Amino acid sequence: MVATLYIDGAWRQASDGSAHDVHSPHDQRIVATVSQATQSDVQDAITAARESFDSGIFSSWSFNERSALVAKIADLLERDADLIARKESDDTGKRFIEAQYDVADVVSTFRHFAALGLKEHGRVVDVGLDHVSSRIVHEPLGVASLIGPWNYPLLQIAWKVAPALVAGCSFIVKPSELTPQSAIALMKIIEEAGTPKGVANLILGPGSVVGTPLINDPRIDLVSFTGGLTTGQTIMRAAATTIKKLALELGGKNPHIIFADADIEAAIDNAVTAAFLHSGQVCSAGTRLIVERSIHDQVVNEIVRRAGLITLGGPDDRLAETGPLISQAHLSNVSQYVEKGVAEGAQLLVGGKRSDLPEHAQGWYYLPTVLDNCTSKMFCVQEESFGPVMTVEVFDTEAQAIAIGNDTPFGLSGGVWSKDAEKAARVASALRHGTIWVNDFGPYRPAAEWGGYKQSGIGRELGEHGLGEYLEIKHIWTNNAPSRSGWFRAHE
Ligand code: TXE
Repeated sequence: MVATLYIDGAWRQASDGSAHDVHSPHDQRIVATVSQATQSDVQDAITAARESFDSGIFSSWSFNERSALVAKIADLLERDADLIARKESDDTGKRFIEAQYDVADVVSTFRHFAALGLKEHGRVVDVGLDHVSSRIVHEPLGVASLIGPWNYPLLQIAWKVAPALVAGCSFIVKPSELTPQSAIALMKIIEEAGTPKGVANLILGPGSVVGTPLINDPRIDLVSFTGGLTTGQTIMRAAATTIKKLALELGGKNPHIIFADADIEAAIDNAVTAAFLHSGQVCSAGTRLIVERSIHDQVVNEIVRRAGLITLGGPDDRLAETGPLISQAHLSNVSQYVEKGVAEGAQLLVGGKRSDLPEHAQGWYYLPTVLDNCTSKMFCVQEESFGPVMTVEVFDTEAQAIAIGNDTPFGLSGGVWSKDAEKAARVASALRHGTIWVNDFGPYRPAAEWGGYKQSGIGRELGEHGLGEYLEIKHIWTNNAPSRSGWFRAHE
């Protein structure tokens, strides 16, 4: 019996007993078998979340009490870090050590929101009347559907669960069907930490089946989603019927601009990491290299050389530098994307195919790929591949670099390399993306907001705004010396 759904404070199997296998992207072996929720399970989870919220069993706790719970969850996550990292690397195929970094980031996320909960909330507004007290209070928003992707499964869920708990929301978590194990582990910890029954619920299964009611049901107040643009559009359309609050993180096609006056060695090294870390399955991957014409050959030749050196391998391969793609379907999308790029006129300099090493035969390994001679209008420059594919464009002037960097429907992140601090600052300010790195690419901190301009999403995670997404703001006006308003006549 597989009982991995967590609904109303109890672990259950699916109401019809359905379960599905999770396969390793490294070698296709079955790494877990988990319950697959039915529509009635989803309804039960929504009912439990709604009733727990409305009962005040948790939503009435103070910020301090909720922060203490979230801090305890951080401690328990730290205790089980390696166990969880193992599950994460089994599901995603990423190296165990990378999964360990991810779990450490998850712990930091919970600690950040626990600390934020202890800060002062709300404020007093001076309305200029001695007999009136006017207060802005922050209240839990209600019931949230928290839907996560497969690339950083636990981390992306943590960015939602931790603030939802601090805010006092009840919620239903739905991780990607490809990577459910770490969410199950998190839910066990949430239970162990003493979260009241019904507040946290876990539903497993494909988004198109179990995700839809999590968006449509009028009892849900907020949907926080990280995933693909098309799914984000579907969610936004569905949410319109009941005017749900939305928080969306939908990926990016992120410009990485290198000026001729940059620290070239550092820029090249970071460009390789930015594009090929986790085989490009990173929403903020620096997949659009935009390089000043005079250094194009020097930079691109060296990136190509280093891309060719990258060692691919599974979770426990100590020599591996990055791992497989998540699934056969994704591998096929990435291959087609590269083929389309070449058909459009891009020049394939390295990669462009599946790894043919015998030890990769059972896995979804795709070689780090560089496409040169690209222009902004090409499909491969405009669309996200979410694979290890770097496109290269050139520029001659600062204005051109900015224009190319902004010529995308996405706006998640970008990087700029130059030793001229004023120029770098001008470019950073002109780029319409949610995070800009100057002479760096990739680092983030839970204390800093994360999210996208344009079609990269709506709202922000992390930072202070990441908590604000889960709070309603209420103004309470109290008249301490009531009197007639005098607007309308009281008598004939
Ligand atoms: O994501 P989906 P996919 C991008 C990346 C990738 C593309 C597609 O470009 O190639 O998206 O990936 C759930 N109602 N990113 O198809 O489907 C689904 O079960 C409710 C960027 O794997 O968006 C999973 O839990 N939920 C990204 C989650 O949505 C639904 C990370 C994400 O899956 C649903 C991953 C529905 N109708 C992919 N349909 C990032 N921003 O970091 C699916 N889901």
